[in-house]
Amino acid sequence: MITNGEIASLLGELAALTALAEGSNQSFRVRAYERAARTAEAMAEPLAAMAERDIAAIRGFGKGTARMIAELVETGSITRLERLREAFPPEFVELTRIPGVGPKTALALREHLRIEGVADLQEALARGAVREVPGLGVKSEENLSRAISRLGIGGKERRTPIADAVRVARGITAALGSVEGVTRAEAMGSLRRFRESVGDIDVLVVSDGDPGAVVDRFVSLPVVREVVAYGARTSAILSSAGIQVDVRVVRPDQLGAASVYFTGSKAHNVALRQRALDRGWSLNEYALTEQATGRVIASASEEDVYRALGLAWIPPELREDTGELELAERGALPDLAAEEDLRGDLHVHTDMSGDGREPLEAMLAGAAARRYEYVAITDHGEDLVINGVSRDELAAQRAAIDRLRAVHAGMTVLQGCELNIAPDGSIDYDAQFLSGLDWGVASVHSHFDLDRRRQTDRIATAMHDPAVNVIGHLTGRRIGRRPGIDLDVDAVLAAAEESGCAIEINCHLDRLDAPASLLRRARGSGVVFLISTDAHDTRELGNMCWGIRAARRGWVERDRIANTWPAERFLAWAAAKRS
Ligand code: DGT
Ligand code: CA
Ligand code: CA
Ligand code: ZN
Repeated sequence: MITNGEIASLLGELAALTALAEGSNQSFRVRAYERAARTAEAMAEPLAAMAERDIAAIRGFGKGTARMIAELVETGSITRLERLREAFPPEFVELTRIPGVGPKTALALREHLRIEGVADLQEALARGAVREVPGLGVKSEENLSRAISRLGIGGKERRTPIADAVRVARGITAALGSVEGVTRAEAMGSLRRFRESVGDIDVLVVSDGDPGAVVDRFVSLPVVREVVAYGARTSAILSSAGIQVDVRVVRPDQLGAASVYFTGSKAHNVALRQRALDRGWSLNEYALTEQATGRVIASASEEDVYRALGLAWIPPELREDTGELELAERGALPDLAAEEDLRGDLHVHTDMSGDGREPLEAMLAGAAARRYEYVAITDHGEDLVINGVSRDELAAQRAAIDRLRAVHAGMTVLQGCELNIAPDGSIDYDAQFLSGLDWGVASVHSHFDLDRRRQTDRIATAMHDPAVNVIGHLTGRRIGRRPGIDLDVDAVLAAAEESGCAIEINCHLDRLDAPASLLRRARGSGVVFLISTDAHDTRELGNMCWGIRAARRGWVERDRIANTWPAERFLAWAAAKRS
């Protein structure tokens, strides 16, 4: 049975390809497909078990999308999607990942220069042909060349942003998890280590039944575009999104050794294997074995394998051979946070923000359902074009929050604002007005191209403003799509420590901002972090799971994450910055 996750990912693909067909991301149809994809992903009840009529009656689907879901469930594919896939192969779709290349530009490049992918575009750029395309010029050529090299999507080393990889992996693991005999299906490799981009997706399936059934199901999934390799226990496909997926099926007693091996990284594995050799053992994807006798020492669980090698179990996000083995040997790994440790969300939008999708009542109910002790509502400040809110609107929201505090007596509700950091580091409203708020997130939403010194000064100035508790999505990057602003990281960390301003770990998978490399650099400093969802609807309140993993990847200990603190400590800290 096709899962909701698979349906969502195909609807998402349909939206992206329709945008290309129509030359716009904003058409009615594209929005309808995107909305349907979000709805499918959020639904608990399996769509595959529902009648078309009942699907059409759900808010978020329409007659057209319900018809397509029914077709997908019945036949395993959507005719419209198949036609679009023929018109727009993955190499062509990839063009739209380049900043400045929307559907319209991609179509113009194809029409005028027969460009079918990034490689063609690079070649056209090299001979100065792109300036001839209507709407583009010499300046566009420079921008495109720079963007392609910054994204590293030209040539062999092209990588897929984690947001896309997670979507594809989720659909596949859900589908394979439902095959008879399968007890587990999980992404390994760089995805499990939570790198921000992946070369390919590695899926490990544990089955005590017929491995062939898993492989057969895998190669016939709707998301498969091409079968790259086909074997009894391993196979590889190219997904419709252009990502390669490797699947390996193992027996339950091999799970530990297999998941250590396929999680990697290669460097971590090499170091582990050396430890095994030092003890006269060998380590491979099947087991840790005594070389002389062939006796299996450990294989069933990761804990067993690490323990046998004299190590504490190492969280996957740390497995890069950058010091984690020595610490695991001494029992001194960083004390990392888990999702259950989080007691509040401090960056939450309502539909008062132009891009928010659910009302205040719903967002607070969502926070309360997660048993938070505190939450901050942070709609966009007035300086943000289109999406910002006025002083009057904030005053009205304050009254509404006061009323709702009685409904959620166990949760402290802060009224905050997501302020915009201007090029000179100043923020929205005025000091008097801002002192009436309980909380402030300040973020960069414009002027991404200033030089490093100006950007660094800009952030440091905002950090010192008493109305600013935390800097939101510090670099403003969109992974794989837009590079972050240029910052002197050490100077920014120093300013954070000096001002007492926290740095956000934004949970959106396409942001994960501040980046893990910066988090790691802050190790040993007094910088305080916050893991925040920046949710625009209640479903996104669940994105904490990603922020937690980003924090782990950055080696951030629990106690340096302010929203793990009990309410009393947290609220005192928040108020102190504002006085
Ligand atoms: P990626 O896909 O480039 O983002 O990075 P990974 O780490 O997912 O690498 P991948 O897909 O080539 O291989 C998945 C895991 O399998 C890798 O993390 C470790 C293990 N592995 C692959 N090849 C080797 C190898 O030659 N030696 C060892 N020790 N492990 C390997
Ligand atoms: Ca991989
Ligand atoms: Ca692989
Ligand atoms: Zn926000």
